[in-house]
Amino acid sequence: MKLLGTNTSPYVRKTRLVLLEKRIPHDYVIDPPREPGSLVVRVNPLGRIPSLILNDETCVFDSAVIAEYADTLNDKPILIPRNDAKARMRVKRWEALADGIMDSAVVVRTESIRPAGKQETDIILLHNNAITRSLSHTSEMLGSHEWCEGDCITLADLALVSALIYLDLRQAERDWRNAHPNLASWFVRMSERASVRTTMEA
Ligand SMILES: N[C@@H](CCC(=O)N[C@@H](CS)C(=O)NCC(=O)O)C(=O)O
Repeated sequence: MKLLGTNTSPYVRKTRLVLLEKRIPHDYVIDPPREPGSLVVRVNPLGRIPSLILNDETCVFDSAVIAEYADTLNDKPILIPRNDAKARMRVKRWEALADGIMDSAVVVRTESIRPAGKQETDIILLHNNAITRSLSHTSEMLGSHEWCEGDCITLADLALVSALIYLDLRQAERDWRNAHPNLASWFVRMSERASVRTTMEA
């Protein structure tokens, strides 16, 4: 299978982390969807990344669907609990929270690079406030636990670390580490994982 993406996209990072953690063989192909000749628009009508092309040429999108599909391919490790409905819901809710932080950060980024007079400052504020609230919520939920959900790594951890790496990239001025020291120490541990390091390198 082939994963189309770019190194800056947080949604792509999340799916790369899933494939790497589960050791699912794949080719990672950098393919910015807006560049002429991009394969993305030919395989995914939405023209978005990540797009995962299976060996039978089926295209899987978006990142939540890719993560869920990949998780069914083996159980080493199981990243989305299978039998405990509440635990499964909580992992998917963590993912929704992390994806929502990414969504808001993308909106803020898109607005911020428009010419000063054309920026929608109220939209920027709305989304920055959503990120701030979500980080507080995240920090409270994590508490002093080692993992976001249960006693081992899940999709929740992979989604959250992807959102935080994107915040560091696009909102370096946001001092979330001082505001939430528990998130900061969890992040340090996550950053040491081989999968995360691989996505930071290339
Ligand atoms: N909800 C989607 C969001 C994917 C998304 O919006 N990706 C962005 C890149 S971060 C994209 O492909 N945008 C289209 C473009 O850049 O032209 C997912 O989780 O996969």
